[in-house]
Amino acid sequence: MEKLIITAALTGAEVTKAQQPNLPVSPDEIAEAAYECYKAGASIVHVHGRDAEGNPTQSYEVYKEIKEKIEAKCNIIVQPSTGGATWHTPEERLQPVELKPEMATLSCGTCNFGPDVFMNSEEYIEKFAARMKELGVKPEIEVFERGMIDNALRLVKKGLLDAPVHFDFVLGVPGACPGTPEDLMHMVRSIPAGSTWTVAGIGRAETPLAVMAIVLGGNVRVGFEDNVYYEKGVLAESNAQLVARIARIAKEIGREVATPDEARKILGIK
Ligand code: KMH
Ligand code: ZN
Repeated sequence: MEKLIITAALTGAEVTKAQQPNLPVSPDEIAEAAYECYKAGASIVHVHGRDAEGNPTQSYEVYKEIKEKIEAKCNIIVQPSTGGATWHTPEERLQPVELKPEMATLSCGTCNFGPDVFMNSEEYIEKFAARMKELGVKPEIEVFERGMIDNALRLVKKGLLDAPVHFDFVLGVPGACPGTPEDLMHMVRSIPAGSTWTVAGIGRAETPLAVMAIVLGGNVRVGFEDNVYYEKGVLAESNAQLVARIARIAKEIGREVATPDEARKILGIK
């Protein structure tokens, strides 16, 4: 089995400091949180930008500052969001890709997202994929519902996405696919052999699905974007605390944790 890739999803677009006082929001806070997660065993950071008021932004300049500040501290893989917030336009969402990060997310379909709709039309999925391909950015395919796997595989057929594809199953978003073990198994059985995958369980699904992924040979995403608690009713102290728990469980189960360079090799990032 390959070593375990742990992704830390530090901030997201929806969580506020009122919900999680230790949410990293400024570029300095995000860079420091990324470094702490790197030391705890993360090899990828999934980042979202926030403006000076703490509101989600897809600003090129904000992502540039975040990327540079993280890269000054460590060699963790920086993976900007192209999902942004549900109200961002596709043009806004695509901006961080122009920084030519090693990876970026690519959501492959539309779903409900709490009270909102997370819109990803075929036209824009293809535009995002084409731009990532042009700039040599490795997409992580965000899968919120089963059909999004097929949408991604259609991109491969059209030459807009290279196989093997790396999938992230985001399970437990209110309004989209639930985060049960059966749902994860269905996703895992639905991807082509040779693909890589990670799971981001939302809320209370985070740790159980992470444990499944460690055992099954998948990879794990944790962090405040997905879950702000350490246990029921107890807020986590930091993103790094959530990463450290996964690294500890993996060690106990006998699965080694990948360094950023090992993750690059596993994911085919040059
Ligand atoms: N905030 C969600 C609407 C991504 O980062 O690529 C979309 C999202 C996905 O978080
Ligand atoms: Zn995200």
